[in-house]
Amino acid sequence: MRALLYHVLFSLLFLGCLASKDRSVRLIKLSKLKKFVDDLPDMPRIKGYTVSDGVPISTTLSIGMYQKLWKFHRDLPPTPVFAYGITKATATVPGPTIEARQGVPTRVTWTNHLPKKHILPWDPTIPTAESSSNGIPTVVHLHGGIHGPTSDGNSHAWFTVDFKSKGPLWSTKTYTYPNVQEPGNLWYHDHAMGLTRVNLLAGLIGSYTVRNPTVEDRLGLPSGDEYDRNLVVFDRSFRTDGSIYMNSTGNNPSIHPQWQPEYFGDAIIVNGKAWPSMRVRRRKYRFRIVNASNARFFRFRLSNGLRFVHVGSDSAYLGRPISTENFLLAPSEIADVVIDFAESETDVAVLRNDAPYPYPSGDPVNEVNGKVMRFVIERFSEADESRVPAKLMRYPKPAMHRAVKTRYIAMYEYESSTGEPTHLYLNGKSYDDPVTETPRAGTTEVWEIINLTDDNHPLHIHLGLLWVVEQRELVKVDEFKECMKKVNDAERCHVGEHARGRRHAVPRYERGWKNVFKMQPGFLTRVVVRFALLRPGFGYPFNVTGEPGYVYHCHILDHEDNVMMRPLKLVL
Ligand SMILES: *[C@@H]1O[C@H](CO)[C@@H](O)[C@H](O)[C@H]1NC(C)=O
Ligand SMILES: *[C@@H]1O[C@H](CO)[C@@H](O)[C@H](O)[C@H]1NC(C)=O
Ligand SMILES: *[C@@H]1O[C@H](CO)[C@@H](O)[C@H](O)[C@H]1NC(C)=O
Ligand SMILES: CC(=O)N[C@H]1CO[C@H](CO)[C@@H](O)[C@@H]1O
Ligand SMILES: [Cu+2]
Repeated sequence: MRALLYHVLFSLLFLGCLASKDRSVRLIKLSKLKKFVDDLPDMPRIKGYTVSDGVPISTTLSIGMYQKLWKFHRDLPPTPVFAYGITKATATVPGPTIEARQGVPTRVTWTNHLPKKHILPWDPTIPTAESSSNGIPTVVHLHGGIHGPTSDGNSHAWFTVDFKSKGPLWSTKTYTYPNVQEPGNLWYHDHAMGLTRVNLLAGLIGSYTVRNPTVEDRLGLPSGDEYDRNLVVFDRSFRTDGSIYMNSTGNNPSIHPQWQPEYFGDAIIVNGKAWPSMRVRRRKYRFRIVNASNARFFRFRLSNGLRFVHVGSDSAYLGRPISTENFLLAPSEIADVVIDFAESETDVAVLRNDAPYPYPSGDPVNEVNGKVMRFVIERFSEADESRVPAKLMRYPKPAMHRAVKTRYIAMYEYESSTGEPTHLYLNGKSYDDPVTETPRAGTTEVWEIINLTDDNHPLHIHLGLLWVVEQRELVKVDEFKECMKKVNDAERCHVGEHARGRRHAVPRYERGWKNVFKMQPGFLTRVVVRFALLRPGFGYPFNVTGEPGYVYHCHILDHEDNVMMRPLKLVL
């Protein structure tokens, strides 16, 4: 996909009026907004368990979705947002961080208190949850969670205010998260059919951490509310009245009046503030960083050369820490890093981003979206008992030889006669086409993902855990693409003869169990997918073959909505 004109417009010193049918488009001149003036917020933390006689036991939370005003920056007027919270008054963007205990179920009743009208333009011509004016459809997915199908937030299990309207696959008000996955980093976000991109843009996102003190405390990593922090990063653009700006004209307006292939904003928001600042002590901190952008990739680097020590990835701890100077985070990927500010030679470090957008072939970053946040470091060092041990956690390695099946997943983009993207599919199929991926519970499979588009697509698999084993460039790609377009069958198109190009090493900090991975354009990416818990001998404590099943999809939200998503049903 070519970089679109509006990326450029966002970054111009642009206060003039653009003609628009609905509201006048007066964008905030982001380059004029002062950076690093707001303190980095820490989102409210909610325990997903209660403690009885010193033992954590299961609890039920009630978390609502509310429309309210949110200040993204000292000098921006308040912005209408959709926010998660226990009450409207305490609702935040991102929502509260839920702290769960491994093995202790957290139940959540998600409630919708949103008004009838969306604050952002959505497009009824893509497959969309339509509530016939009974409010805004929403449904929550806990990303990275291992839980039963009825609690997975299927896109067709949406509901509106007071459950007035419900989607065809809705079945329950209260979701159960058994928290049986390994300690690590999850996030929750909206997943309603065709509305995921706008509901997230409006603010429906939050962090979720699974902890197990018995196995984690001995690691000695920075811990406690002050030194173990969640950072939720996303990009937005704003009008001069403070409202979130999203182009309401599609790139193919005669086909899709509103849908655009990728949303980019130029203000980089961390924990709900644009370019915030955080005072840190001269010691180690742990940051669990979620990329909650619709389409923006981030390549992070610290201005003073401090390194990131990766201890975990998006589903589990790494076996050993990996130190890097920079790293790339796709939408919805999570990095779990330790930064040791004691090693800083300066008192200030700016977290920068230099990933082109769209990634990898789009525009370079500019002065505005190249900055993320600032750390102001105390002058004097202090005693720091935390450490990064040489060995973290041991998990089973991917067992390719035990794989019971190989599947090919081809990514296609379709264009209008003018060469503008109209929609994207996996394996040439829409979401509502009959299920084709039906793995057996407890088994391991190999998925070979073939990216036949020009974009990098982060592929996310619900329930399963993936380990990337190889990235191989496709040779004679035009011939292969031609054949795939005709017959849509990798084997008949002799995939083996095309997946022979150069190998791209998987970065060391991503060699672990994950739930999202970046599929490079023109590559075949081979991943081992495990449909079992990591602890051998433990089965899923829920009916994994139940309705409505699971899904897998591209995590560029604009693609997922139109419709780079497929059902995934487990069988026994
Ligand atoms: C909105 O998108 C349309 C279609 O791509 C484009 O022509 C228009 O310039 C965009 N508007 C703005 C303000 O960027
Ligand atoms: C954040 O996630 C989005 C959506 O998954 C992705 O498009 C984007 O590139 C990611 N950005 C960063 C900084 O990782
Ligand atoms: C699991 O769900 C499937 C599909 O709904 C159903 O046929 C099966 O009986 C359920 N199994 C159990 C043990 O409840
Ligand atoms: C950027 C890039 O490598 N794009 C390639 C993606 O894959 C398709 C088909 O395999 C190629 O046509 C593109 O050139
Ligand atoms: Cu995609």
